[in-house]
Amino acid sequence: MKRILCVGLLAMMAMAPAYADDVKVTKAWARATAPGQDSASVQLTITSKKDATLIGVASGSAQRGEIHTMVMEGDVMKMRAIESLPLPAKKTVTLGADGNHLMLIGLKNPLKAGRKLPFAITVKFADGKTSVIRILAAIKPLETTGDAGQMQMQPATQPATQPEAAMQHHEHQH
Ligand SMILES: [Cu+2]
Repeated sequence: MKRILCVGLLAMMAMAPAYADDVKVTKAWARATAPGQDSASVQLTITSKKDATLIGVASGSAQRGEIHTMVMEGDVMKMRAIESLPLPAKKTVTLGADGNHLMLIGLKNPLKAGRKLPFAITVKFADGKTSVIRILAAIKPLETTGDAGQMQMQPATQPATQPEAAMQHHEHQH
């Protein structure tokens, strides 16, 4: 019985990336860089089947990668590198939306919309084993909001006119 199980596992491992079964990464994307911008924030969701910790990020397209969190210093929101980020079992952890994000620093080339950005994350499991998961992030167009766009946390997928129209309707309800 045990032997059959092992053979089955081996067959599965031969077909799929080694750890794809334990850690699922989805919705990976980065924004195209503005002129002169040499670092980029990468957004993604990670779901680990087992309790794990995100311990690193790296890309051949950048000099180094860091895990960042946002902290308030006085009145100013700043980002700071952290050593690791917990990935509780079966919980989808979103990076990029709530302050935590991955940062690639020292980009070797500008990020161009429509291309892919290859990078890898390193995850450590509770049993001490680590695994490297390779990901291709979609590169979305840079928005023209005036600032560098680098730390824009919300993808602007909704037409800006819609909330205004809704508000006008409310104003007429008396
Ligand atoms: Cu950052």
